[in-house]
Amino acid sequence: MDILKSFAHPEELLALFRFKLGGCDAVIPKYDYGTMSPSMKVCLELLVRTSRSFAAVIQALDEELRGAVCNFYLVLRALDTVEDDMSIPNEVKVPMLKNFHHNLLDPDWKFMDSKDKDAVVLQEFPHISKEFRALPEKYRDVIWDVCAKMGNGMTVFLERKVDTLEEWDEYCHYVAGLVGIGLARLFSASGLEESSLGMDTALANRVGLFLQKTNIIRDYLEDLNDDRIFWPKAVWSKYRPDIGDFAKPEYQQEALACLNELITNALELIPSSLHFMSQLHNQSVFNFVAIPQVMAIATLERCYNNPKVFSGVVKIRKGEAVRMMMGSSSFDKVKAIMKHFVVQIKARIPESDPHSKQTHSLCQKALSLCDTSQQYSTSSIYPPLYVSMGLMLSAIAYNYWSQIGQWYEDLL
Ligand code: IN0
Repeated sequence: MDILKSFAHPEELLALFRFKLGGCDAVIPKYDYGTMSPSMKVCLELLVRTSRSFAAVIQALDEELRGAVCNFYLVLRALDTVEDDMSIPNEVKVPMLKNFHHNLLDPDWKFMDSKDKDAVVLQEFPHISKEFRALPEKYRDVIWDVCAKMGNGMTVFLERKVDTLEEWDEYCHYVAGLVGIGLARLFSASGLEESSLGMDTALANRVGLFLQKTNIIRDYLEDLNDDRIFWPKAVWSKYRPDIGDFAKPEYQQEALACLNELITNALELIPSSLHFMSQLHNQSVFNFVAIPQVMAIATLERCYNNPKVFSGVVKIRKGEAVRMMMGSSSFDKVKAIMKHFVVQIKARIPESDPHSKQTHSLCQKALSLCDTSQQYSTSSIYPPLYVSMGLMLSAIAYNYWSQIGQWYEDLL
């Protein structure tokens, strides 16, 4: 069980207990299910089914924005499910993606033939489209526009592999940059954030790129096993003629050099991520944006120079994730967390790495932007030993094991 791993990290246990005892109220609002429309209930269920922990962060958004972002998320999830479904032939998939936004206006449209794990969002699409049509026009315009652009963009890379770094940026723009642009426009439209935020599309694009590049880097093995390649060929082909070679232990050095080069490329986006967050005024919007950004930097740190990327799944422990989620509540705290991970990367740059100088200078640049008196080091927030022992003993003595495990699974 994952919780056992957190016993080696008492600060994570403390975070889990605190989250369970009080943190939940701050994150998950209380709903009046009685007054909720049946389609809204279905949408909330779909949200929880497809995103678990992220659903809680969406639901914590302030009132009107919550419905708009929930709908945006589900529409994007539906589009993504079509893109991902390998059982749909490309001659069917291309027109489906290009016309997907029109389904939002068709009360009956649904798709029952998907074999994807998230097929339920396509099967239940009439509930999602109904909620879309009930949204104020200012939100509908954004969701419609992003959906049309993303659907079209996705078709570009159905038959073509990502080659150059420019194409890597282009692919990430379609699947994640447009999400950033759409979200920034939704935040502005709600009046919770300034209108200038929604207008700086280049900045919002880069916030999305940071998340997507991190996902692509982390998911090397999973994507390779699914016969999909999102690492840019112009980079990997410098190290090996076949990207599959990175999974072979004899090419570990080449694999790590390539991995580190891609992580270095992603680190270039940290200043944009910080700049975007520095402009947020609303607390719920701040948490919503900051949590995935903090998870991404933690993931990059875990992946940097790590051979496990090529042999299994590199994951952030659940306790670690909860601790970061709870700690991402102000710009100063987020800077402290970012600093913590950038310091770790900087300390691990191998001298022999072909991009060591560039990585070093990007870390340095990020650190200069993360200058804060806030602390986020493991040791400084360790509870006294008796508190950790107490937590452990009470967990055992009161036979809470199964319950804690269940909380844990429910949370994440
Ligand atoms: C997201 C993004 C997201 C959130 C906040 C601000 C953003 C700004 C720009 C772009 C995207 C932004 O966050 C989610 C996070 C998520 O789903 N996490 C998973 C864990 C994981 O590893 O997948 C979870 O279950 O908690 C995200 O990854 N994407 C996303 C999708 C829709 C929306 Cl509305 C917001 C997906 C992606 C491809 C990175 C854009």
